[in-house]
Amino acid sequence: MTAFDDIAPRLAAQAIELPSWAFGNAGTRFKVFGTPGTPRTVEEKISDAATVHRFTGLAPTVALHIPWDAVDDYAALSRHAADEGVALGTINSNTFQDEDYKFGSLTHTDAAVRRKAIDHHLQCLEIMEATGSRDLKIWLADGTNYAGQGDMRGRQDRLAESLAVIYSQLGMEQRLVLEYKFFEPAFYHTDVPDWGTAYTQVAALGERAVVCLDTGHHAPGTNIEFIVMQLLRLGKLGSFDFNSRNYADDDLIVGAADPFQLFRVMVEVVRGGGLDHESGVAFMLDQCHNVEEKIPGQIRSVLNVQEMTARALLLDRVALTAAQEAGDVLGAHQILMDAFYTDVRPALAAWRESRGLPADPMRAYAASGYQQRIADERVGGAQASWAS
Ligand code: PSV
Ligand code: MN
Repeated sequence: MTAFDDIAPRLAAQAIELPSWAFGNAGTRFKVFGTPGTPRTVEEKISDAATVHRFTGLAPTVALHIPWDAVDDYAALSRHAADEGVALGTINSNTFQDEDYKFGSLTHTDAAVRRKAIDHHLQCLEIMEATGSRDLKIWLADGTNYAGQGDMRGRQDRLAESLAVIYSQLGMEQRLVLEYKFFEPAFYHTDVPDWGTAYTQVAALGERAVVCLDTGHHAPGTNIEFIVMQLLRLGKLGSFDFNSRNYADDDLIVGAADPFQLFRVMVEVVRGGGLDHESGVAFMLDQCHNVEEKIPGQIRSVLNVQEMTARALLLDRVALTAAQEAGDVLGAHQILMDAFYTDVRPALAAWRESRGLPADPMRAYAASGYQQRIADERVGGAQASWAS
């Protein structure tokens, strides 16, 4: 038996959730470029997500963002997803695109605005009943731009109160997942800027409140794998929003800007039991494909996560621990680097084929004609875009 055979069962269990919004047009404040075949509806986004799953076997669920993906009949939407071979996953709330939220949502000084934001989350919980979703993911744009603009302490207190109301309405199988981000759109202070604040808030709520770690939401140079370790250690790592960044919240393809960082993150995930089903950790992408094709962009992304997971699983833990405990600094480092530099691609290709999947999902998708078909069929209507 090869080392790869040993880790194959763990790879077979891997599931990565795709964001519906990755299939719509995205861009920057300068320009959003459209591409032929871009979905016009949430049903079409789900069909594209299902295509990623068909070619990779890695992406059985799709996350929705409300109201971007709002429909009248969520049970029918779930059936559409099932017909396509996937299921609906995390429901993401959105309190950052409504005029009322200019000065905050769950933290707002005006009780009526806070109530509106809370009600939006309660509607998301209703949607989750219909879709069978486990997780309500909350990311807030709340914050201020200028010192003195707001009372940071009061905002934190109101946040805790608002979250408690939402948490009290969760079903027993549901979770509240709070995502942090250090800046943007607020440029002076953000109300949930870091893992410590997210942890403090969810710890006060209870067991079914956990933290989402978006890999793009840290200052340059932050040791993200340390945060992964700590949240797993505390039993509070709820989910990942995977993407990669060079500068700020770039939302580039995960593992593209810094494959080594993705490897280090996956090493801590394995070390902390985050791959075990019982851990409950959800692995999601949160990306935008501004200039590249979206479906291949998502295929590339899930393959990157799979490749770095395989390398992390191949790490010789026994040897590493021995080197660490012997104070063998360079020996320990080399053991880690040996795993990182292991080219798992040929073994993964053969393994995929053995499971009835294409050895090279990127090439198989390109040859499938799907891109041309959607470009021909999806004519007319308004293409979905990040902001609508
Ligand atoms: C905020 O930057 C964020 O990472 C949150 O997860 C949002 O839901 C998502 O991006 C919107 O693209
Ligand atoms: Mn995110």
